[in-house]
Amino acid sequence: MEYLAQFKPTSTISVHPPNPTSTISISPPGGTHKPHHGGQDGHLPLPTDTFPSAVSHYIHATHTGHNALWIVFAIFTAALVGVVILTIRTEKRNRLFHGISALVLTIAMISYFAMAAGLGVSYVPIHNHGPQGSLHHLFRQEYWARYVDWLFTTPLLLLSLTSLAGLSPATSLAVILTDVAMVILGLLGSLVDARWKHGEATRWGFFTVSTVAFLIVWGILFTGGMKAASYRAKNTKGLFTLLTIGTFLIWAAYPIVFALGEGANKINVNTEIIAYGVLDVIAKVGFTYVLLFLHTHDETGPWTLPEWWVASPQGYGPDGRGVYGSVGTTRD
Ligand code: RET
Repeated sequence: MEYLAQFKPTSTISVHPPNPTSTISISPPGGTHKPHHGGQDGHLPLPTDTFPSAVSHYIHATHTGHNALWIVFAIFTAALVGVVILTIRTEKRNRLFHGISALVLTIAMISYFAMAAGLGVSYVPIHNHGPQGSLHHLFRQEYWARYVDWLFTTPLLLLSLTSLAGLSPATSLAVILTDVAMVILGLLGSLVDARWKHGEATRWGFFTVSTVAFLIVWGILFTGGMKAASYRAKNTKGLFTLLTIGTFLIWAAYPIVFALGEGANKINVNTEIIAYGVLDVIAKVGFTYVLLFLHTHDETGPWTLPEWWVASPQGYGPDGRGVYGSVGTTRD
């Protein structure tokens, strides 16, 4: 047994030296059962071969990132409370933007709660451009929950903008569907296995098509949106221009964070969390409060909710006209 123990394969995996190896000892040719002359312990020196074996490295958030997620969650919660208060103080038919904003903030709040609690995150293989990259496999934490958030919140933010401009339902739908495509393409790009070159190329391919969708969305808003807004009252037109330019600039920073984070791995996961957190707060909370405070309802527009939508019938029965053709309209 002692004799056999000498031929046990040994495997050494080290993380710190840049050249990890697995050493496997191979039995000498001709078997080892016969004692040979010359060897110290009666057999030939063992031929050994060295096979490189890859080491995995995980790039993930630390306390700083987790704390940032909790802080952003708290900001969205406080912002939502503020919007609820503003909603209560507003006439029902003027609550379209309040309703949309409350929905946006609620979704963001839930999404940040989930991410802070460690949900909605996966490790995705990314390409290692460093020396001996093929021996050091990198896995980067990817918070895909934010794409689920964007899938719902970005169409809602765009709905606010297109309603403010009074853009046609057909064009508004085109803007929203293009935006949905942008988010889904971004999600696929961030999740694709990019360990090898072709995977990395696929990731940038998704990024490029998503950016094209982004440009279409803003192209429509800056042309058709501006034109539609020019027919609105001066205040509304000014607010639309302000929100469209401001929102475009903020949204344009998202692909930059993606390129530096999920794309090229130039910034760490904490920095990515903080960058997206700041952008999300400006794009949602900043947008909401500018819209709710600066929008005046003195003009009737596409944002004015119809009576049947906001008012519960005062009479008896589902439509307020009594039931089974009864004449009375109120229950006594
Ligand atoms: C991705 C990656 C691929 C290229 C582009 C992107 C754009 C993302 C945007 C996100 C906006 C999010 C907002 C969230 C909350 O309020 C998907 C990052 C163009 C514009 C406004």
